[in-house]
Amino acid sequence: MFNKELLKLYFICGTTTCLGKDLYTVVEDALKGGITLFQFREKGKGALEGKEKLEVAIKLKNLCKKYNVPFIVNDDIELALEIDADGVHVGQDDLGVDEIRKLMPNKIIGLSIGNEEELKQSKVEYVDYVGVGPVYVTQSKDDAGGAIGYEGLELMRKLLPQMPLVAIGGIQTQHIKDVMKTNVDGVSIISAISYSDNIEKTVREMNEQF
Ligand code: TZP
Ligand code: MG
Repeated sequence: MFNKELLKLYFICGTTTCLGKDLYTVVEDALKGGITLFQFREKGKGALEGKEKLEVAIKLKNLCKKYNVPFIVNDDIELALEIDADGVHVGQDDLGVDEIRKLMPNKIIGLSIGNEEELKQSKVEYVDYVGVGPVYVTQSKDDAGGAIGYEGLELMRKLLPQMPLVAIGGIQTQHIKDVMKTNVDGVSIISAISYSDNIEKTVREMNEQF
């Protein structure tokens, strides 16, 4: 059974979304601050591939293990299997979650769903949680689509009453209280954590909002 409390403060990062800072330091500071889940999302211009990506993934997985925080891989099912990650997160255009479930029966599978249309196309019975957004406009994903706002979150909660849901997209510390009022189970964040000058403190302050 997936523990939905893991979704509370879900940090997502890769080498292309930490302003050129050292990714391990960024992730370790976030772990020290109290993130509850981590996703390695290595995407976009200059993203690592192959052996380099694999090496970073292994190091980050070990780092997360030290803090007892599960390690999720974005999109790359092969990598997740190779390093025995705790799970994967995929979007609408990736390998189907029914296929992924066959490959990893006991791992965490997360799926992004932006709206009702995407929900209709999704086999949610195979996933452990759903990422919903973008709540606000985001600079961190080119094809994120338009902001769905609190109404979008409320609608997804209504359509998926039992599903663990995590909100994503443009979320800053000061938004957390209002986002949580929509009855999602947590927030997932890239830039408001990775761009911070004091990541540990920022994550602590985020944790105080719940
Ligand atoms: N999916 C929807 S919005 C988004 C992803 C991966 C980016 C979230 O990043 P940020 O910086 O927290 O807006
Ligand atoms: Mg994807």
